[in-house]
Amino acid sequence: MTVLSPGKVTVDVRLVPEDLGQALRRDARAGLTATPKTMPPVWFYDDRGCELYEAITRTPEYYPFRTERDLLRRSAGQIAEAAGASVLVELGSGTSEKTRLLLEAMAAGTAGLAGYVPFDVAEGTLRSAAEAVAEEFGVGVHAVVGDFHEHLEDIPDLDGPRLVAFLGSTIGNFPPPQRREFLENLASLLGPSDRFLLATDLVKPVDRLVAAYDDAEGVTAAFDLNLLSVLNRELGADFDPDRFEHVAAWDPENRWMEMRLRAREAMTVHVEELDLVVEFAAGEQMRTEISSKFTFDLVRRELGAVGLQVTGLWTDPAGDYLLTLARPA
Ligand code: AVJ
Repeated sequence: MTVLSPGKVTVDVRLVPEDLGQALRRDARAGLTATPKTMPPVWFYDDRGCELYEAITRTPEYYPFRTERDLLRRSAGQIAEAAGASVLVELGSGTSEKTRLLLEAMAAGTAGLAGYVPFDVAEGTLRSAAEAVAEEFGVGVHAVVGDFHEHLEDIPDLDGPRLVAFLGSTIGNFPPPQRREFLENLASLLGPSDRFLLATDLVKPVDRLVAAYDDAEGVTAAFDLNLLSVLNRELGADFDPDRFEHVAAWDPENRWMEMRLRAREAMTVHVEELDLVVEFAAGEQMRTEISSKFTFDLVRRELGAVGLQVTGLWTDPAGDYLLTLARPA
């Protein structure tokens, strides 16, 4: 049992830069030699990628970020009361306002706020978020530098009910089998007094979805193309981003948005670190992200399938976004 002492920050590093390098080489070798070619979206988020994502959240077309923030502004108090937890565990820790809305609601709530456990791959962001919250709320912070798919069990067991929050609809980026595995692992960590808050973007008219992933200003296109710069810098590849274009498409069968990079012409790319030569045909598309869109029923079914029972639902007036609170059944 971990005890958090007020104002003290502990950072538990489960993922070191070498691990990230190795994971990138593994994903690039598998993805660039696959048919169709594909790269996981986690590699978007270098410093430039994080900047571009922040810029995406300010585009008029990309509604999820604003909708979630406004929904939390309206419902954080109710969620904190319904959860009755005194520790916030945040997967994909944010420096965002959203974290604060939940922390403030919990601090003002019946259970009060006794601690914060941010969990993320980016050590730098995590440390600053941890220090800031410890400073501002005077609570103990135990940060975990880890990967959602490998280090969930390193989330400390604490002597108080925990609210585990997974915001941003990032769960939509996990292909269904990975999503099931993630939810199973997470459910197995929750004790009877713990609660899980899941954010999901909902299915809506396709024109709004496609616009959200292909804004007129081209910020999302730059975000997508930046992946090639990451591969060039980290793996010594010689991608020319100008010879690729961003594609955003709705997949009605799987009900997810796909982002892809399309080769404008046939080309050969060398990836020095992997001693790999990759051929792209003209018009060939490499998938760089899926973003699944949900329905109430799908969320209830997927949580139910891993033994989690829905205890609360919050959605915005337009029904664009959903916050679901669940408990072990
Ligand atoms: C923050 C990961 C949820 O999938 O909507 C934004 C990332 N991709 N524009 C999403 C993203 C393209 C975003 N997530």
